[in-house]
Order: sequence, then structure tokens, then C-alpha cells
Amino acid sequence: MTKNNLLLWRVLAVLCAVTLIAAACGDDDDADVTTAPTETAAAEPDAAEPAETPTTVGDVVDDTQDGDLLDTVLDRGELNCGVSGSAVAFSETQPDGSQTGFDADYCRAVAAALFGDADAVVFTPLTAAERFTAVQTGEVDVLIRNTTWTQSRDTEVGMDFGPTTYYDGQQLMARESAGFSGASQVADIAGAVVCTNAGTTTEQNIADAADAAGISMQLTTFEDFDQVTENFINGACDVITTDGSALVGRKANQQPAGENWVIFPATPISKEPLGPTYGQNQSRFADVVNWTVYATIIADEKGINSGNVDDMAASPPDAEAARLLGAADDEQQSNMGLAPDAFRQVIAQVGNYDEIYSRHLNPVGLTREGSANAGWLDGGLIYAPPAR
Ligand SMILES: N[C@@H](CCC(=O)N[C@@H](CS)C(=O)NCC(=O)O)C(=O)O
Repeated sequence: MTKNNLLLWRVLAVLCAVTLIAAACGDDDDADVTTAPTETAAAEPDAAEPAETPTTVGDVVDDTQDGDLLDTVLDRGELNCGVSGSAVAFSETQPDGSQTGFDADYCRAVAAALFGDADAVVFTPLTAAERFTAVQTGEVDVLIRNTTWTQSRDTEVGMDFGPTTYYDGQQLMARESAGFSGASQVADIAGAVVCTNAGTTTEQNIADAADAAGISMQLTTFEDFDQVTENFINGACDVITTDGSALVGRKANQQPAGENWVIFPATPISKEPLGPTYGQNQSRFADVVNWTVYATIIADEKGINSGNVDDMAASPPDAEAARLLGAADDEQQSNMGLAPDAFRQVIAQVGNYDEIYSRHLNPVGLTREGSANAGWLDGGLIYAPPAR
């Protein structure tokens, strides 16, 4: 096979496999992204050559992310980060085009670790249906977009997952005035028009829950959650369902005066662990993303924040803090391809876990206390392995 033919075949194989990815998402990621051009089907590898045929989704990751992703990103000098852009308090596109929110700040935190510059991020807003293809094709390096860690995404879809940054669960919300005043559980929505966005775990979860409750309902999906909320407000949807955090955010920001939107108390109906997602088998890049998250959690445990991090680096409270802030000879950041003070920059420029959480999620009414998002010492699940 000539070099050109080999290249052509690899491009075609990627296109085909991207179609497979979209199809693989069909279960819980039922999206209209299956757009491999049909004319490419005519192209074949040279008959005399054995076809090098990536046939599984996993092969695509190796093909599209040839080389070491960490080196690629460091050479580029910017992080390409996929976000939602319309997830209240997680990633919201502002009128000037900038991104704000908890997820957006974790993109910035990774950029601060990589480059010492939290602004060295190119944000790409993605719908739920677009997001995994964007990782597979290399359009984004990492996805920090209300994305739930599931078995199929971790395997068949070719993703790897970083630490969970927000423990969520799917809930339902209805207008009290529409006859849902006492509604508390899935059994109470028989016959309702239930709306959500396409390409999500949400679709399959609600279908399963309705089956389990022995009711039927009409599930309608839209491309994004802005459309879902608009159709809820204009009355086309009786009930909307997605991650509880999003319902709380939408209620805080969009509930019209004089109306009461009720989040059903007997939910969540699922576990939705949300966190960074990247293509599989990029271990060095994964380490940087993961330890950036862990650094924010360890700093939170130790009371190291953006206001005192310089003092803490000058006189560290303990040996672990000294390593993490790059103030000790046995710091580990250099071994990861980062500057010794990489995590100090993360905390200085973006903050620790609690600062990032409180800045964005407290204002819409999502608090850590008593929830799974409390630190492990406070009975929650936010926990990091030791920095040593
Ligand atoms: N966590 C679920 C749902 C993700 C999802 O799309 N959530 C909605 C509600 S927060 C969202 O991000 N909407 C923003 C948008 O539509 O762009 C998943 O990973 O499938």
C-alpha cells in the first residue's frame, strides 16, 4: 500500500468508526450525529495489500490520537476544552463569548497546571450528542461537560474518565399549577409529556424508570436543554428531567414570577457521577487532568486557597503540601512533564475545590453540606489519593 493510500484508508477508517461511535451511543446517547459521507463506502484499500482495518471503536482512539496527547497539548500551548455552554452554573456562554461555571473553571485549572496560565484554554461548546465525537476526532482534548461516567462510555465509546467532581442524580421537575402539586415520584407522571435533551443518560434512565413504575409517558427530546426549558415554559412539556443540578439551576434562573416549579422529592432515579472525560489510552495527559482535580481537593482539605497559597508555599503546613506546591525536592510535578509549581498556579489562579464549588454552585442553591459533594472528612465522597 502506498503512503497516500495508507493515509486515505486511515481517514476512511476513522470516518467509518466515528459512525460506529455515534451508533454505539444510540443506547444512552441517541443522537443525530451519524453523518459519515456515503460516497466514502466505495473506497477500498489496495486489493493486494492486507487491509489494516480498525473495526472497533477502541481502534479509532489510537488512530485519531496518534502520539502522546500531553506532548501535543504542551507543544500547542493551549488546552482545547469541550463544555456545554448552556448548563447553568457549570458552563455558560456569556454575551462576550467567555465561559463561566464550575466545569469551565476546571478547564482553566488544567490549563493553569499545563501552562501556568489559566487563560490558555480554547472552549468549545458542545451539545450532549456531539461531545464524544469531538473527543474521538481530537477536536477537544478533554470534555468537562456535565458528563456522566458510565460503563458503556468507558468501554464501547472509547472514553476514559477522571475523578468525579460533582456527584449528581437524575430528577424530575413539573409546574405545580399543571396538576403536579403532590407529585413526588415517577409513578406520578403517567400520561405526561416528559422532555429532556438528546444524547444523554437521561433518556434511558427515564424510560427504565417508567417501565419499572409500570406507567407510560411520552418522552420528547430536544437538541439542548435551553430548548427543553423553553418548551417547559411554553407548556409543551409537562415534566422535564435531567441531572438534579441542572433542574436546580434552571429553577433558580428561569422560573417565572408567580409560578412554582416542583422538583420531585422521591428522586433521584439514577447516579450521575460527573467529571472530566478524555480519549482512552492517553495516560500522561490523564494523569495531569486527574492530579489537577486531586490538587484542588487536597488543597481544600488543608485549607490552602487562592488567598493564602503563596504564604503556604513559602512555609508549607506539612510535607504533602510542600510537595504539592512545588516547595520540596521530592515534588512529583516534574515527573509528570509539568513545572514544579504547576498546582500552586492552579490554586492561585483558579482556587481549591471548595472555592470553585462555592463560586458557582452556591449562588443557585447547590450546597455541599450534607451532600455527596462534601469532603470525605465531612461524610461526603470528595476524596483524593495522597500527593507523595
Ligand atoms: N449527565 C448526563 C446529562 C448531560 C446533559 O446534557 N445535561 C444537560 C443538563 S445540565 C445539559 O448539559 N444541558 C446543557 C445543554 O443542553 O447544552 C449525561 O452525561 O448524559
